[in-house]
Amino acid sequence: GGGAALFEPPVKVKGEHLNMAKISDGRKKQRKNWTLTWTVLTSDQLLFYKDKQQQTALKPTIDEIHLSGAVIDWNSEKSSRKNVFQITTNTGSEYLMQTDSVSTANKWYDAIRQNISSATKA
Ligand code: I3S
Repeated sequence: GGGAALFEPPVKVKGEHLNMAKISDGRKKQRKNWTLTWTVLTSDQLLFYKDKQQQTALKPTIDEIHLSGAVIDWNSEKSSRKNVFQITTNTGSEYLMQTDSVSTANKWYDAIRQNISSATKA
């Protein structure tokens, strides 16, 4: 007995290429500019790299989201693209995330939601 359940949060998701657009920086609206980023989820952060090599080389991220106190929601109004979800940070910054694969979008949405939940309780 006492074995840890599989897939309990925090969930670590290996990097994947996702489209990201930061649309607000601390409540200041920004021009939407979709960028394909190498995205990595840790227990308490979502990290955006230019590409996989940058992560491997421990290069600085393009941007990083602190998950504690963040909110995630599907969003079909701020883009004509499919499978868009929005992450709003506890400082009011807003990020849209998108991929054409519905299963990939669902996987990331669920994992990020779980880690927001556990990072916010921690
Ligand atoms: O909400 P918008 O302004 O229609 O978003 C589009 C713009 O970001 C556009 O860039 P320009 O403003 O430089 O044209 C992008 O190319 C489009 O992809 C954006 O629309 P979608 O529906 O793809 O988020």
